[in-house]
Amino acid sequence: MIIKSAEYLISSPDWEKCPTPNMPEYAFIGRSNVGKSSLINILANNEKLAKTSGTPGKTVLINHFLINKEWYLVDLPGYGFAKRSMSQRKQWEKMIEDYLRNRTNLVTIFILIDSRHSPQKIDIDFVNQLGEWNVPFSLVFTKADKSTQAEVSRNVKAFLNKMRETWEFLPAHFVTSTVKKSGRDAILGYIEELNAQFRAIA
Ligand SMILES: Nc1nc2c(ncn2[C@@H]2O[C@H](COP(=O)(O)OP(=O)(O)OP(=O)(O)O)[C@@H](O)[C@H]2O)c(=O)[nH]1
Ligand SMILES: [Mg+2]
Repeated sequence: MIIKSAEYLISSPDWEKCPTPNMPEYAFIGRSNVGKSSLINILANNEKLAKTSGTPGKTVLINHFLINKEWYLVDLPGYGFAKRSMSQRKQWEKMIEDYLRNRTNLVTIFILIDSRHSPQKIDIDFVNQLGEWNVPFSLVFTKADKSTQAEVSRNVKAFLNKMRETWEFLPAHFVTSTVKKSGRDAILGYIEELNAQFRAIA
């Protein structure tokens, strides 16, 4: 897919204030600092689109971007940010759960996972939570440039094997590096296919 335009639309505190759900939507979620905003910028070909930061907890609202004037990309705040208070965490949980379960045009969620680590409980728990809610998702293993290819493959395999313990079918998965700009075409190609399906049933 060729990106012709990418524009920031709005940051919303809850799903009801999000833009009209008349176009296919793809949300990016994962642990704080895993690289959600950076990946969005690579996909959109605009380094300044979503705000990134070396300090976790940068993104706090539901951020909508309009791509090619035909689909939405959504940047969400990360989970597992230690410096949030209990009430902030509860607020995050409610905002995310309501958004994920009520947003009718949400085609798939991309769950980002740091490819440097073996399966982490917090990511597995989130994946299983989505299963309970019946929310479709795909996996993106990020920061692949930070370790060897063998290590990345080992961690990806271990994560998928962990999922096999409870899941009958495994989701689509991608490996990315925003430094090497790898994984971009695969994700955009996948979104393009899903966009066509969305149009066919709309
Ligand atoms: N080496 C490397 N660094 C990356 C990659 N992706 C992101 N980073 C770095 O990781 C840090 C966090 O990136 P963000 O994109 O802000 O992470 P985020 O998931 O949006 O974080 P929150 O909004 O705080 O939840 C930044 O310093 C990025 O430059 C990658 O593929 N490779
Ligand atoms: Mg962010």
